[in-house]
Amino acid sequence: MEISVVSTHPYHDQKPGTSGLRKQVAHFRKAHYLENFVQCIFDSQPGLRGAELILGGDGRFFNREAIQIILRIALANEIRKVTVGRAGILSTPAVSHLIRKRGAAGGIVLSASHNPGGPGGDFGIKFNVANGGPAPESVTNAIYAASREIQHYRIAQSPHVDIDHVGHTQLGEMEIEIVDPVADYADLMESLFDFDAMRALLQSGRFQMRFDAMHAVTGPYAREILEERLGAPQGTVMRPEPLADFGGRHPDPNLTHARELAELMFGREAPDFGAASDGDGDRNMILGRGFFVSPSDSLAVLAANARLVPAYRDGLRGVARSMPTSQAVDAVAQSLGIPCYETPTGWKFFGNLLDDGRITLCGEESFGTSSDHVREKDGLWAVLFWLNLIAARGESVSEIVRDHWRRFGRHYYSRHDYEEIDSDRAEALMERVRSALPELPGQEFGALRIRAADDFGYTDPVDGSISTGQGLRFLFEDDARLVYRLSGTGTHGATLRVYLERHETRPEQLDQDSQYALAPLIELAEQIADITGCTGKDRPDVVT
Ligand code: VG1
Ligand code: CO
Repeated sequence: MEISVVSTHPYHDQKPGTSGLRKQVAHFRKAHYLENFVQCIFDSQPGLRGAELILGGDGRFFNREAIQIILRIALANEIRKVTVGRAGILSTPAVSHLIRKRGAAGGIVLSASHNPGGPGGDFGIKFNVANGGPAPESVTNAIYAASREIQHYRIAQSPHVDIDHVGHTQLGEMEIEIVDPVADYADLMESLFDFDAMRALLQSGRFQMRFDAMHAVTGPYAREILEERLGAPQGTVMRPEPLADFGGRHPDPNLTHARELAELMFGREAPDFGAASDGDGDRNMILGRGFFVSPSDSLAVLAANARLVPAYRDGLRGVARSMPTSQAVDAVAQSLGIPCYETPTGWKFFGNLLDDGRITLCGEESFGTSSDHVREKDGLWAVLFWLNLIAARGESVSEIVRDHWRRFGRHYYSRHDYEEIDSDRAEALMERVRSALPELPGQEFGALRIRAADDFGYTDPVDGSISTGQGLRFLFEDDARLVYRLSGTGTHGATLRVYLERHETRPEQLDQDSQYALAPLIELAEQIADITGCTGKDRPDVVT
């Protein structure tokens, strides 16, 4: 097979963000853009030569084209074998599982997660390492450094590969295996949960659920697991076909973007349980009848009830949450007498804690939860965990959560996002807040007294690596918190995220609206940062 060495020039914007390299499709289609980045992965990861690579994506526009290009570059870089999901489909957690199960040296996931798809939408590429998890910062920094120097990439002049039929083929020296994207993952789920109890619940005639796949990657997974293996009625999975443009919507599982599901769950004759996942299948939203479970609460409830699930029957070694995630899980860890770690935003920071056996469960406020069964967050896993809990406890979602609040108090929580703001203005706002960090501790604002403030930094307890500048946080007496951070996943300008949290233990105050319960903090967030003045927006674009 003829190998071409193509001259190229570096692009200077290939720094991976919170979760891989994410840009608009048109940007990815610039000459040599994708090729450069893939070559830099191979150049900075010599361990991939002669090894196996897992490859798949969420089915968005440009997925198939990108797979063909990556196969040709992989061949030219002497990769021994590439395992590809049929039709180019593999969810993020399924890639993580396949890497681990097959002992592959790494994997490439083509996805921009919950960002919109289609010719005018976004595309993304994430590299996962041999433990199945997202590349740690040492690796993404090496890829970025290579991308600033690259002069050539290698690509084979090989024919188009049929990726639509399961089986083995050979491309020059390289083996290609096309696999069913669902089977191994579904088997893994079956090994973790009590499928008999869940099947009995779903077939009892007294329990109804809906899962919204949002025309993204989880459709085939949810159909196989919920409708085939667990016997839920056909139609339980809404919007099941993966579409290249996700039906023109954002595949983002929240009350705004999963509108039909939200209307159903808050309407008359609502089902008992509702759930949704995102573009690449790593996020989850959990709903009960007329009830929204905040992701931070969900993590805490799963931790508190883990022993009801076969895989976690012996208890948890420890838990972890990202810094902006609410402290609800900390309270559970304390009562269980297990450690609770606080990491920067992004799944890559959980990898060492999981590999080192320090934690079993972890999660983020951004609708991400998972355990040591893979090294990614896992949307369907969280949904099945909830289903297993409901079957084991014989209670509704809202009963389970309200009972949790009575035991641990409620951590009222919300995130306010200000999207597509001018990057310079966003930086100026962060600078303004940063300069307030030393001044504000000790000051009182109404009933709120600031105890401490800092720019969050993290030292990984396993390998000692240090990550700084991970969010500006104000800690109040009584465990309230206010955090400002700029997103690392957007593709248009900057997105400011403001995270708000307050702990409430008075039994008669546990059923308030979150925005109402957090109103004094919301006001203070504006006062400290002058969000309206800096961004020109008098309210957030998205509230979760
Ligand atoms: C966001 C979330 C973060 C999550 C990341 C990737 O990052 O806040 O918690 O890990 O998305 O999720 P940021 O930097 O925009 O705040 V996914 O489902 O896009 O892989
Ligand atoms: Co995602």
